[in-house]
Amino acid sequence: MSATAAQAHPNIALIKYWGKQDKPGNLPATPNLSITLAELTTRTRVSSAGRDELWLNGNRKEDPKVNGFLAALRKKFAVEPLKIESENNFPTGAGLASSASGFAALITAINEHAQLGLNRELMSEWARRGSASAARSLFSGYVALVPPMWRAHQLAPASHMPLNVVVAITNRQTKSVSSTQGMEYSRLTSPYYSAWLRGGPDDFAAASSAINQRDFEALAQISELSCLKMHSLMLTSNPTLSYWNPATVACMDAVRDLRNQGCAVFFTIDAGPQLKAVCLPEATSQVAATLKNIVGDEQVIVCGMGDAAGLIEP
Ligand code: 2P0
Repeated sequence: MSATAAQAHPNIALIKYWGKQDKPGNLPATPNLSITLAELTTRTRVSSAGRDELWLNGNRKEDPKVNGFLAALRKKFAVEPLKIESENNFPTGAGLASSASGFAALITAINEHAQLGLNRELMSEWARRGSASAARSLFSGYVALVPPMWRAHQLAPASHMPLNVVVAITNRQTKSVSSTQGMEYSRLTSPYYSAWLRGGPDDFAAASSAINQRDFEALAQISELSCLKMHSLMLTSNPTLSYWNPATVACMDAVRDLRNQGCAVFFTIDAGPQLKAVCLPEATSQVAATLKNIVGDEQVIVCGMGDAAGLIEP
């Protein structure tokens, strides 16, 4: 039986998405901006089947988000039942954006398999319905997800200002509160949520301008601020969302020390305890050595900037 396969990489937000609009379509409340990673990869194979089946890393899964995504797609297109086999070469559900690469690979594979005829922008829109950060993994380089259409687009290719991302894994366990649930707690309960909404467009504009001008230091400052604002929302939500562990904080301090010594690096942290140190290529070995001292050699992954989602041999 014929099969179609696609691969996609996770992306790391520099200006974070945390909170949705109160209307259908899985629309972020604020504009957000990311870089697409290399090295970390989701590969997804789809084939026709008697009924829908999802296999994640070799295990049969029921995933309400995937089921909802397929149901929405079938309201618009004729998509026969599918066997979906998806593999990640990195920890799943642990703050490494596996849902971003997952939905980006899935829509890319289904678009080809079921001949939906979607262009990349429309695939991005569909990926967003699955998981908003996934809209960004359809593109390489520096990627924006902005109103009014909330389809991602590339702001600049990686070659404009190449960066490396040194990922320090501090805990491989799956998180107990999903991002979807967590951001809803923040929207409904954090006293700082309205300030987050007000500041989002300016933060996005500052980061876009820093990228445009290849101003790493300005990008470092606004990116760390966006990350810390998001974690402030998380910590002040009810129930509180506390994703850091002692090693996460030790890595943050180490990155700050490096930057104070003139090293071109900043940190960002998502809905999990892993720290991502974003740096200019010449700083990579020093950053990796510093983080290895804290979390151990095996727990550090150095990523370049990666390709857009695309088809691969099944
Ligand atoms: C981001 N995160 O911008 C932020 C930073 C996590 C922290 O996008 O509800 O899995 O599926 O749209 O995309 C994670 O949220 O959430 C995320 P849904 P998603 O990368």
